[in-house]
Amino acid sequence: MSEADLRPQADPQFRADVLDGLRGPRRAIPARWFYDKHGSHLFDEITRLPEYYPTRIETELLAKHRDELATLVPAGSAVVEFGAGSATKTPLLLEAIDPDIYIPVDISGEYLRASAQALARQFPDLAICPIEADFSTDMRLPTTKPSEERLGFFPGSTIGNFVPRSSVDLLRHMRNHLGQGARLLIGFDRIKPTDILLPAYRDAAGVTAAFNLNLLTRINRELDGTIPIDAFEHHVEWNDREARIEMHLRCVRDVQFRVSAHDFEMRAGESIHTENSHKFDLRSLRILLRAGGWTPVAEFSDAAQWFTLVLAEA
Ligand code: AVJ
Repeated sequence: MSEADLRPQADPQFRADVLDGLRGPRRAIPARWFYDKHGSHLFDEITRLPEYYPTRIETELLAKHRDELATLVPAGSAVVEFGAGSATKTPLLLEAIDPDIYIPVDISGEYLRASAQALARQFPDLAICPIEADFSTDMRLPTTKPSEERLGFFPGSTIGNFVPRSSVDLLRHMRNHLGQGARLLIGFDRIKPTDILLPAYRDAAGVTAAFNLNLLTRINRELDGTIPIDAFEHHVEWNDREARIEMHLRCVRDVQFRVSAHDFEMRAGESIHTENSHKFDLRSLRILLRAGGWTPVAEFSDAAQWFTLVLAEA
């Protein structure tokens, strides 16, 4: 048996996104493909970096406002988290609002099951129902009791990964799935000076660089690629017009490689756009929520206004 026969069947959507995305001149691969097992662990590491403030601030906001959240969201609800859940943020939310059922939806099945298991030990009376799915495209939620209040939890400013048009679609999609009367607790990273923003995505320890470059390792492994990883460097910039941090993989020399039996060529200085992380001011995030069918009912920000958690109603 050849090595190719032993390789697990590649995700056809990953293959299509990569092959389409590598066709120039504006090469781009969607950020969701960062999160294989190694990528998910690297992201966990990012959240603990001194330069990466969003996770720390959002966690503080959840802890600080737990009593108010408890009064705003009835106990015995169903919590649907978009993403596998964080080992610190999710328990804070669950303790605050005391739901009956917790439904994490994530694209990375392995990571999802591991975090669901850890949570089950911490909350033995909570029903946990993990769903392996890409919440931006398909989302079949288990039917909960009609009496059950639904709370969507979309932390981390993951909404910032989507361009405005897609983020409105996603919010509408969430609203349709969670239903009339549902609530959404959603995190937004705020616009701030670039001397804070850039280091958050260009950390001194090089973890974000490893996270970005891991996409190429994944392509080589899962899509039979021959990309010379040492020919690429992590590149970060602030796009002021679009109010977003962008991550790119920039070629440092001319290269030729194959992916899934397709040939590609890149010249020194050309790059692959791998992530957008949009930042918001209060007005833009309110308008975005309303465009997505959600009415903001409470906002929680840190004193420096670096991060905002919003509770909204459908
Ligand atoms: C998970 C999308 C919120 O954009 O800050 C962190 C991902 N990328 N460092 C972000 C990320 C590089 C993160 N989100």
